[in-house]
Amino acid sequence: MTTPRGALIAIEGLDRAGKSTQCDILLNRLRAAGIPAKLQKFPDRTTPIGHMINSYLTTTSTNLDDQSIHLLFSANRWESRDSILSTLQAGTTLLLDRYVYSGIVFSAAKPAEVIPDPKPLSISWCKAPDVGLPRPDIIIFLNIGQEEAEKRAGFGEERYEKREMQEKVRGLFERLRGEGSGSSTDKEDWWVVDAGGSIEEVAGEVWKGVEEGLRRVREGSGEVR
Ligand code: DGP
Ligand code: NA
Ligand code: NA
Repeated sequence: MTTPRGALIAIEGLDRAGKSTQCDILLNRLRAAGIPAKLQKFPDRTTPIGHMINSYLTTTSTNLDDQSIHLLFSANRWESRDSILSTLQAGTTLLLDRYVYSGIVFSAAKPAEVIPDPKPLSISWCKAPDVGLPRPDIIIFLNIGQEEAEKRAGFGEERYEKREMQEKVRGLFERLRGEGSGSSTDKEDWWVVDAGGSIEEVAGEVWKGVEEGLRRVREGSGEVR
């Protein structure tokens, strides 16, 4: 008998929604349930491309035009494609702390700074470079209000953590959830969790979404979509 593949689970949300905390809890919970699991964070700041992204996010002296940084974020996902697929094929469930959906909305939300072309990047332009990346079995979205996010520790430290930008990000995530996105043209499967509750409450809701993703893999063709 061949090993059933692992599930691909993307965790998305606004900045300070608690994604990383929830990813850690989830990883432990999967392993405790006897499900082999790994966690991968995007952007992956450890690779050479990731170093460029990190310096863009954390310093204002790194100036890259919006198109270039968008393509670097996408390339940072493509450089993990083979390892994502082989992890899943080996029967390991893979949690992604952000994925193509962040890629689309953060780039499309950013106000253009460059003259003479002040138009923001379109969603369709932003989607294009990620087409063909492995599609998650489920996308878990941690939903948090702006006021709550701003109360949380660390808000405002990085480039995108400004109120106006985050409001746009929120609106664009809503739009993506409505229309489907990323690596496929058909509608994708979002599991929206209210991230304003206690860590335990949120973890409980996240777990329900994970069970849904695992069920889809069991009942599906076995192929990564
Ligand atoms: P994090 O390490 O999860 O806090 O993410 C860093 C920041 O980068 C966060 O504000 C979201 C943003 N981000 C994540 N992925 C992408 C992407 O693919 N494209 C763009 N433009 N921004 C992204
Ligand atoms: Na962040
Ligand atoms: Na990230």
